[in-house]
Amino acid sequence: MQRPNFVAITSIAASAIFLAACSKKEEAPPPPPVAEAAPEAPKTLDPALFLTQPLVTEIYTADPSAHVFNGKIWIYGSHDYEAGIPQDDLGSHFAMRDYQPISMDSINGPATVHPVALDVKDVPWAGRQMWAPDATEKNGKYYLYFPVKDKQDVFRLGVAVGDNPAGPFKAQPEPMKQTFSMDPSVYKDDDGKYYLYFGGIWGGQLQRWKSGEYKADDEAQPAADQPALLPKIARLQDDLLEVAEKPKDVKIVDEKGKLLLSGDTGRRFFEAPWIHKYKGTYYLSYSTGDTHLIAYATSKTPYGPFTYKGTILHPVIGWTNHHSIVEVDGKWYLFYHDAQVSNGQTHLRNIKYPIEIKYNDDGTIQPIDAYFGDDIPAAAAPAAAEPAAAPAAAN
Ligand code: FUB
Repeated sequence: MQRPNFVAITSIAASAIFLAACSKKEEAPPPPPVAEAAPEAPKTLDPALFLTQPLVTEIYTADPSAHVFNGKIWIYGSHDYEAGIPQDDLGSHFAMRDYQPISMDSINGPATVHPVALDVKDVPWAGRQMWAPDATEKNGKYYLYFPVKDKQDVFRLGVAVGDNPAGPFKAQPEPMKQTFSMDPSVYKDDDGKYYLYFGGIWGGQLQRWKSGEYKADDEAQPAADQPALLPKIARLQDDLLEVAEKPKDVKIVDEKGKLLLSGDTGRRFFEAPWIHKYKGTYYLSYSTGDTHLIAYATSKTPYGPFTYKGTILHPVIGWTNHHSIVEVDGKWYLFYHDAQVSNGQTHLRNIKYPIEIKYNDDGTIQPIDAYFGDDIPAAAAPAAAEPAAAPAAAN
């Protein structure tokens, strides 16, 4: 939008100079008008460069958390929109206000966008920025878990309950006790226990809780040669409305059992923790944020430690990379987003048609390239297993 204004102003100024010069006949003729650069045409990304296409285009959508409820696929995600807020490292431009679930009858079939199921104005304690949610089901009730900043601008996790996967959901009057930061995801284990995972650094505020208490001004990440901040886990109460225990760190270690370091930005946790279980092994997948990867680590328990294994998804168009993994009819699928529809505007994203995940015989996952163009954010190569020399992430 700035470019046409600039051209118009340049044009008016050039005309004024020209007219003023014409009125003084004794002076030398004016120089020929400076050739104006044509306004840049909006860049349109070639759909052929993308492995899969947007799931829906009538609204902007992001951060897909996919589940199968009663044989239907339900996707709970962020509802992006243009709030006109400038970009910053804390994600102020992600100013979302509500959630609209999406459903599909089959993995490649059409997707339906449902009406608003929860609005920020209906959450009594909420301030701004409804970010990546998740949902689960128990005994015919549906529970939507969501991060939103409270009226003091501190990210908290809320839960809202409904009778239908499409909502509407009614929010509990207070945030969930002992929860903080963002990107909640809920995993229902085979034994009927439900676990809440959450956390995200930078705009997700996890660094402000390093000491165990909230410190609004503490934006520092651990030094590069110190362990990185970690996602949290807590088992949920039977009513799924509160955690049943104090949230604990979910440890992510390298092949030698050492915690991943803060400077190891190609592998360390940044945001978007997600759990799935494949052949008895728990897979923790997450975004590496500023290196734009979806990485994963495995464990024999939901609490970890999880051992880093590799990359699932390489960078996509747009700064953020956020996903979920779900089994549908015996196959495993990666749901993800990018910014194809907005031609790369990072805060105006679209959930994509899912990609089937392929496991190797040893349980490792084959990495996926979902975009074949050159103009994607660069991802740092994973650091060596020894302490990384990379600088700490900037804030
Ligand atoms: O959508 C807002 C934030 O962007 C999410 O909470 C993060 O995971 C990132 O995708």
